[in-house]
Amino acid sequence: MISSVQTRLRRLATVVAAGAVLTALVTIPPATATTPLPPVAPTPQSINRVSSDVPLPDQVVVVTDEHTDAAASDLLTSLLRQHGADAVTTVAPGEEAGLGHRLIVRLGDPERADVTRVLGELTVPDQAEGYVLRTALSPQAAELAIGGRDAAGQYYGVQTLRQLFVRSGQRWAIGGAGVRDWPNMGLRGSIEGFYGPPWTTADRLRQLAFLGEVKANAYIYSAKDDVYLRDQWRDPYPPEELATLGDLVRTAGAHHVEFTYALSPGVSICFSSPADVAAVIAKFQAVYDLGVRSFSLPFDDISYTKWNCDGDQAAFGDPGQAAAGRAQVSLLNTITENFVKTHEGARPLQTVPTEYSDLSDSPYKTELREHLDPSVVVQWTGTDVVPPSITTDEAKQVSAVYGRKVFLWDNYPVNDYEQSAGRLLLAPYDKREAGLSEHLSGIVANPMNQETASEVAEFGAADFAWNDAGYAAQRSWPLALARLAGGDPQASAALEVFADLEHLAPTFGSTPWQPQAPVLAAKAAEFWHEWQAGDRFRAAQELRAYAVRIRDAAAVIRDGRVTDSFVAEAGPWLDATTLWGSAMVDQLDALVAAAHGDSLAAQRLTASADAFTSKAKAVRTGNTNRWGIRQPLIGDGVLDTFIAQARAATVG
Ligand code: LOG
Repeated sequence: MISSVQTRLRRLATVVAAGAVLTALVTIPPATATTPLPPVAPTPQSINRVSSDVPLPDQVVVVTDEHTDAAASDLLTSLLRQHGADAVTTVAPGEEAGLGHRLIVRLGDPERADVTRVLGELTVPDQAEGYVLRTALSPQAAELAIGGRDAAGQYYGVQTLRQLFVRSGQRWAIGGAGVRDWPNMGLRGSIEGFYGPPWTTADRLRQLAFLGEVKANAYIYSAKDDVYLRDQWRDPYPPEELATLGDLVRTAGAHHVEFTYALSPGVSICFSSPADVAAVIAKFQAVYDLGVRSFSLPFDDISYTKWNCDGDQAAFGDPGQAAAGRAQVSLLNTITENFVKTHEGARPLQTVPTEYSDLSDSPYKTELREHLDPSVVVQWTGTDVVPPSITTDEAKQVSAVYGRKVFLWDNYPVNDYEQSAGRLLLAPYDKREAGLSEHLSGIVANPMNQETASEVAEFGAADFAWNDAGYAAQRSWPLALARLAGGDPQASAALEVFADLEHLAPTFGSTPWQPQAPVLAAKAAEFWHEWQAGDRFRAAQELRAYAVRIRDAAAVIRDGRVTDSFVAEAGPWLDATTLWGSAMVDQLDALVAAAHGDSLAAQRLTASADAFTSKAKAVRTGNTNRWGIRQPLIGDGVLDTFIAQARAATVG
């Protein structure tokens, strides 16, 4: 009792002037007026508490008009229902009077009078996709307004609302928030651009919904092993494949995601052949008819210093960097003129140059800089294909080389190369410098063959692309994991333990750009320090508790509310984690037994640890990646090293 009064007093002291505390106690504001708002990701440009939390009653009236985005209002209605509003009535402005409701939600154009009134001093941002959201509580009415600069802005306002629901006794309430928000980068999302088994349709549908949730607006369909995109790029789609593509395009639209269709003809195209140019156009036309409005012609990972036909020699000269640049520019400019500019609603054409991962000028880049239509969007991967970091200086330099802001193809968390064999890449999105939004037109992350596991890094990439200045990897990452855990706190904690063991982010070289298992490594180092110089048994007890968390992580994840598709994708890694964790627990117990002089127990426990280690090493991944069936790597270099060191210390 006393302590709760003290807590209240402390809270009050932050909002009322000293001397006024006693008077204020009489008219104590609801505690919710001072409690922090729930975290919102991507980090909003501005978010403040403007009222107490707004209780969510059974009956809610939603006010919309013909300018209200359908996806936004559908999402709003389903969110209200999910949080206990049994009766949601949607009416036009002016029709809400006298309906006997206890909450009115106004969604639409911020210039609509009823929306403007509730938004009060919060003006709508000028930036495309921006929005404002505000709660207002008075004795007469509880209101919430969401105004969007455009349709996407309205949808993003509702995606913010999705994160503002808080528990209020047995019911739900909406955090009393005022939000003004907009994205710093115009293009945010993912590129399915990896080698190995392409995502399934179910994976892609899940991904598109996920992108909408994190306010990302770009999905580039560029699977390296989809034959119709690359090896057999000229071939038309069979009808059933086309129908599936149509479903994806519609789903993308319903989540405000632009579906970019990326055709890679570079492996066999004859640039000077009118028939090949017509084949590109025919392929684009087929998907334009499905609703695709964004197109790309990537030229990555092709040999650009040989021609595929004699005609190109005649048209562009001897093969070489400059000639390759001329040939590609000719195709890109022709498609811009004869397809993009003649097709209603088509977005600027995109490309991935063959030189996509460095900063230096070259005869090839000079051709692109000087002759490529300025509307064409050029992608770049940062330095070294899988970059150790990306700085504003680098982005500035590469923009100068290509004569335009570049669009980052970020090769994280992709795991299709040898250095990533046996790994899930679950470390946070990190080491991209704040300020990049001034030099990049956007970011798409190239994911893993494992769609749901990729959402951890993609969540961070979308957060960074939205608000690079406000991004903090260590804030974003737990939110990404908690989202996969369906908000289940035990499962979120278990996912953090598991993700620490899948933290290593390799490069194409031998030095990873993110270390393996930093949390476990720090705990193990601390343990050895204490074991040698401090309280051995307390040190062992502490580390054992963490080893138990490793051993039990898979069970907690499988029993908790973690997304099924993640559990399925991570299966072999989860199995191996249980075995490695068991080995660690037993080896620690063996070490302690030996320190107590119980050599029999020490031997028995060491044998058990050895058995778990062998079993852990025998686990195999499915054939899910370009690198085939491998041992799933779990905290490698840290966990196995600790067990080996503890074993050596046990057996002497
Ligand atoms: C490929 C990409 C692949 C990635 C990582 C680009 C532009 N192209 O080296 O498809 O997933 O590396 O292996 C690439 O990055 N080329």
